[in-house]
Amino acid sequence: MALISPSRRLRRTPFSEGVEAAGVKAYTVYNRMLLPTVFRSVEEDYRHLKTAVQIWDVAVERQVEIRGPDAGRLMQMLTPRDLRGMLPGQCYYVPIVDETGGMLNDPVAVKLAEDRWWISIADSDLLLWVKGIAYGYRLDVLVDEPDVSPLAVQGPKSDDLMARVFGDKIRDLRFFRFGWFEFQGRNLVIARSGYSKQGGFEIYVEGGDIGMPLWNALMEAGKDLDVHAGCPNLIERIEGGLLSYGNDMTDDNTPHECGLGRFCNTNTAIGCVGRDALLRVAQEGPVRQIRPIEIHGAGVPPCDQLWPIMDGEAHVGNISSAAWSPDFNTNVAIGMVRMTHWTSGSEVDVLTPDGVRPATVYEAFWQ
Ligand code: THG
Repeated sequence: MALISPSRRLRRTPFSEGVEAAGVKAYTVYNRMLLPTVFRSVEEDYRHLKTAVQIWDVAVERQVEIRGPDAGRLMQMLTPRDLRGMLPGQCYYVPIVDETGGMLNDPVAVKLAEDRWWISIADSDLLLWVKGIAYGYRLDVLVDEPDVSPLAVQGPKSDDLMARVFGDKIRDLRFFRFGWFEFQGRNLVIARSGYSKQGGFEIYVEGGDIGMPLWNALMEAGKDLDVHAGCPNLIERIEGGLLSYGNDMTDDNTPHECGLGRFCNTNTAIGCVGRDALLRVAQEGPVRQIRPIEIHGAGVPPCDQLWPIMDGEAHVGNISSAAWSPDFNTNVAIGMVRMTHWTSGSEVDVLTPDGVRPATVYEAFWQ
């Protein structure tokens, strides 16, 4: 593929200078911003993520900030997950659906205070939807994209690295909780979360000016921990079953099809957009669902379009993400499979660009 031309529409991040100095080899575009995808090689990055600690520029996880007396009401309109029990200091993974129950985004909601929330978005223009709903319902809120850029610290040595920069109290943070921690006189939200199954934190860096000072402080503090720049890793996130909006699901899918039914409380999420549609699909149950799929044989090319899943002449699903897994010595994949073939052990064929491959459908991801 040719190079991507830089321009103002394709935003750099507060950490881009560090990412470039670390020798980034490839980017993708996410929320109109640069997201690194490879540093050494996808497989080397994978091994390092599973054994050491990495610093990830995930500034592309833009925040939609909602502030004002109607903030909680607006949040509950946006998601079928019941937010009544959510306290300030908590993060929730929340499906966001449109009026037909179609997925618009799968962000992390961060409750800063009763009247102040961040929605840490995946790759779709959620700000426009949120502004439209706030305006249409005349809600008493301000909705904007603040100067907040997440920096993730991921990998088994994350606790040790973070404790050196932010103190031992960071170790007490529970999964999907956040606290306020000081860096150079600024208070930053830090959560135990992140787009990997290796453990770690996300620092919501408020104010781009401290982006590089923080990046450098983490790199300096972690020298003997073999800290390295990294990024969300394709192999690791498929093994762990972390979904990618725009790849594994679109607005054509309901949360139930995406296996996100456990994050929907449609009966009690009163006032949420798409509630009637979701009550219907929850009752009937989906007829296709996301599944882990093993594609047998040698490695596979990058999955940049859906690969049909076949049973003879019958088209029974599509693969949306796939990669060779060194740890499982096979190809791990994510696909949407019709109910006739979604039980564990179903044998199917996948039409890859390299030819037909036998494959097996499972019910639980690898990890
Ligand atoms: N962190 C933050 N923002 C994000 C992401 C993130 N925005 C974009 C994208 N990632 C949103 N998608 C996801 C997908 C999965 C998870 C988080 C965001 C995730 N899932 C865990 C799992 O499935 O095991 C835990 C879910 C739970 O139990 O609540 O972490 O990564 N800030």
